[in-house]
Amino acid sequence: MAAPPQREDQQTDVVIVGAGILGINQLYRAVQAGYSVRLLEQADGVGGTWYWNRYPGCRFDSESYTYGYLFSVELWQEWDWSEEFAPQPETERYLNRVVDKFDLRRHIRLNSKVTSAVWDEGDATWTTRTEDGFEVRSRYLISTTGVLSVPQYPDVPGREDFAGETYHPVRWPKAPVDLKGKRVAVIGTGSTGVQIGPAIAGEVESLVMYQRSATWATPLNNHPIDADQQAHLKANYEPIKAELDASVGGFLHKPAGKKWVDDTPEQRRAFFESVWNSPGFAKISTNYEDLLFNTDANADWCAFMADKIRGIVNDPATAAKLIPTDHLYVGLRPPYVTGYYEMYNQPNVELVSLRDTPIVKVTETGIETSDGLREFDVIIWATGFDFGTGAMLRMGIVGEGGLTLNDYWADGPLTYLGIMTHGFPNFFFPGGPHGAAGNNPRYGEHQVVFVQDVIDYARDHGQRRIEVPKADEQAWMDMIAQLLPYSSFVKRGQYYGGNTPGKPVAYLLNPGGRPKLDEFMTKAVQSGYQGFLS
Ligand code: NA7
Repeated sequence: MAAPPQREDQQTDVVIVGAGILGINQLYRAVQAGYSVRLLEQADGVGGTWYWNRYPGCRFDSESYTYGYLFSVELWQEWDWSEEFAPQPETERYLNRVVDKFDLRRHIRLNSKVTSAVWDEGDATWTTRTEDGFEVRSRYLISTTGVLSVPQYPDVPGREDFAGETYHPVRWPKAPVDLKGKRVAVIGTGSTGVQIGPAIAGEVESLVMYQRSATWATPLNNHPIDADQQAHLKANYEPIKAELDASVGGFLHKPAGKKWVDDTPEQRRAFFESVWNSPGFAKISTNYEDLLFNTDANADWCAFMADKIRGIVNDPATAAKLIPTDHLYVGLRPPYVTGYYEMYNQPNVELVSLRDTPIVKVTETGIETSDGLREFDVIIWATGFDFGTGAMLRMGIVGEGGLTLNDYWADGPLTYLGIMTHGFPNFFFPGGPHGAAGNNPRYGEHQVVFVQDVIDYARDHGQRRIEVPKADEQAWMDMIAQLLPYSSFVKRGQYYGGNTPGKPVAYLLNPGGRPKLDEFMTKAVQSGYQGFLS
């Protein structure tokens, strides 16, 4: 007989789902504001993305100190990031340190995968249940389950038949994986696959990268943070925080302040060279201001990158395969790499273009493409995520009148600020679909603060129910539709759900970015959340 549900914390004010970077931030704020909180996390540790993604080569491509928390100057002063772009183990340590420093662990229940969350209109509460039978009622339900948390495996015939080791980077084992001397296949050359390749190419016997689409990968340009930079960071907490809080992308990169149309061809080459040598996402944020709005400018940058690829990769046929021909820069999420193109000059590394020779099937011993079978000891499926809505639509969320979130979002998510959805009172999802695009923790933090503020406001005004009016949700959706033509992303990528078979094609980011997010938030706050509270 199934064990009866364990009822705990009947009066819990807030349930948060997910102990990733935003869940920990939300927990910190809710505890500080004096609420009783229960955070449910499906893993056996905290960290979210930085718990699950322990694959070789996993690291930030946002600068470490811009990604961490800014809510505590003491934390800022005591934590030394070792590199401009920190590796995963360091970030996991950092998040554990934060949880301990602010005494948050006692509010967290690990190994708690949420299977249902149901709204009860009568007493205005949510009842949340987990896979192991735990049940908790709360006034508020906050999902911080992330946009990149549900791994995606492709529907390739015979995938289960392979008798060797298989891994998905997002479920990489905690125990060390020994790839030394093994024949390894990596499927997928998105941001993840191109981090894994160079990290393992030196130790494996052979590495075959299976590429369906080439991407515009550029150098990460990482470096250790030396004592001088460390001192500079410590001395400048206030101005750095102010700049990050105000910047459009959540980065410290300085805009170029010029357009491609205004430069000569020689000036463009010199400028692109400096952009190529800049760190991470500066390739976008310090590039020409018309880069993403002027096809000629973007094509010129792509031609520059193509020359770079041909200059690094010795074999012209391999170089040609690595150069995208179906999208311009930021048509897909651009990866940032260390030693990626260079690795193809190693004799044990090979690139297979699945556009030329598609996969026929996976067999017990390897991968068969249209030009034959290659045998492997290990296959790594770096095939991405069910982006944006993947986790939330697997949580069994039921709102007003028995409406399921899956039904309400059947044609794509309908949100307000990427935080709330009509018909699901007292439910929030900072860091969910329709958030801004950029350095996630920065605009996500604005969303976390908005959620905490509206809950505080309801408490202070004796209201117990918060629901976004349909008209406000529609206004946000209209903004997305109006600005969508300015988005550079192509429909087949994750940001439209186009990478996930069977998913409706609907834009999952906020094309108005942080400026629109902040504008709508300010309006709601200044109106006293008019129409939201009852
Ligand atoms: P991505 O960027 O979605 O990349 C997934 C890769 O897997 C991409 O190259 C895909 O090719 C490839 N893929 C997906 N399905 C298949 C099949 N069926 N056959 C062959 N290849 C396939 O995910 P990542 O994990 O690399 O990066 C995601 C995030 O990491 C990123 O947004 C950052 O925030 C960090 P395709 O392009 O679809 O042709």
